[in-house]
Amino acid sequence: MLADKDRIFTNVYGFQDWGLKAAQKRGDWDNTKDLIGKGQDAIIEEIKASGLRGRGGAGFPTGLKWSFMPKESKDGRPSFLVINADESEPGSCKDREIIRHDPHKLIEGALVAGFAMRARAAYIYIRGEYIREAETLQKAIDEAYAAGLIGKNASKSGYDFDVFMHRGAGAYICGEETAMIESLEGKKGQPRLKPPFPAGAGLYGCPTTVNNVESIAVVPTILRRGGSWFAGFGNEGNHGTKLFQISGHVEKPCVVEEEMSIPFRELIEKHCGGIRGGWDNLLAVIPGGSSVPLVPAKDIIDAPMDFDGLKAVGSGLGTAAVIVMDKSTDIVRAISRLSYFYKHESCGQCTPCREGTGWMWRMMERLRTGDAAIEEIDMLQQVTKQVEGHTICALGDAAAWPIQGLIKHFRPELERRIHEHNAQFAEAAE
Ligand code: L3W
Ligand code: SF4
Repeated sequence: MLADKDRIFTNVYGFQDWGLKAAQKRGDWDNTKDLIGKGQDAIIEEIKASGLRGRGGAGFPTGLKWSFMPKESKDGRPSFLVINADESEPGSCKDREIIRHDPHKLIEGALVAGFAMRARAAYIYIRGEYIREAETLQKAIDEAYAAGLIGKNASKSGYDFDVFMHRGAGAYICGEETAMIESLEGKKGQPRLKPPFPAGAGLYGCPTTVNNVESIAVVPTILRRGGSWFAGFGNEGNHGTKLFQISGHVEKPCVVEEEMSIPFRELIEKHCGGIRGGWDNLLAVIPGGSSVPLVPAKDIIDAPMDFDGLKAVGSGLGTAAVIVMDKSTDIVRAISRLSYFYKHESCGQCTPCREGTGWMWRMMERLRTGDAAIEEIDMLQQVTKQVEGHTICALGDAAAWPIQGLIKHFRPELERRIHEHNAQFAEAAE
């Protein structure tokens, strides 16, 4: 279990004030000039050494991503950092807590990370529904400007750096990095084809890195305590501390910072008071936000909660939004509800996703009621395979995977519903 002294987000529960003075007492903005004084390349090397992998879902190595940014400006084009605070993944609510209670960690991280990648400014794109959080964040940005921590000669470092907040308007797809860039440019939020990756052509066609809130907020602490300190947590290739967001059928749902790779059972016992009704009552878990496949109880209990450990059980860490479902859950209905979400949020520009998400939801509804033929289970599986990997962005995969997980682990339940429905129908016909 993570010791208190090793927690990065010391105010994640909001027991203290989020404002600048209180944040400085907690160690934020402490000689930020010295962090910047390490130099751009040294900062990137330290982040690489820490093993930090992106906290927004994909787990791409953060230091490596920063190293894709150009060292020299071409044609005088500026570089930008975009911070993804469009937290919309069902089950995810960690970035919200950072912004509510520790916004200065994010703003200081924006400056240091932005400096490392030679960015002119950071744009924090915040989910439109986060109204109070946006107010807090803007006040924190204003405080940082007023104190000379950002802006011209930021933190007396000789580096000029601006931070802007931009509010989204309620579209899940704007959390995809290139749709976010389109939206920031004032266009309809639809993903772009990659490559080019944003580091080559991003915001306004300029080199851009898009990072998640948590990825940026941990940077100042990593630089102060050293990459090797952060790398000391977690299993090989899965380092650091991590905010887990545990919801559903546990005794005490919570957001908690823990060591990466903590086994599922330990995470739930130590922080959530166990499973509602005891461990025998656990049915399945979606361990990383709704875009990763569910894992049945027997496979998850001892799994390490990290990128590779959850991949090994057929799922993923995603955003570490852990959705726990006990045996009272109608698992088919739960996945059908997710299918509706993806159908609703599809931006509609590629056919397999636009049409496929609708097909998948309608077939899921038939399976939910049992009003289907047995062959339709395989047909649905085939539809998911037609969508997966055939779309511009990951939303298509995200819509396919939960259904694939359901068919893989709960086929008997799908069959039972169909048989039961058909039996009732036959009885009524007699
Ligand atoms: C340069 C290359 N850059 C990859 C960069 C790329 C991006 C990052 C990861 O989706 C997942 C998605 C959701 N040269 C590069 C390169 N990059 N190769 O690395 O890229 P990628 O494509 O693996 O992932 P992505 O498109 O960023 C993110 C999943 O996360 N997810 C949901 C997330 C939801 C939230 C939220 O609500 N806040 O984050 C959960 O699992 O489905 O699979 O920057 O440019 N060769
Ligand atoms: Fe839009 Fe879906 Fe295609 Fe992504 S996969 S670009 S959300 S239609």
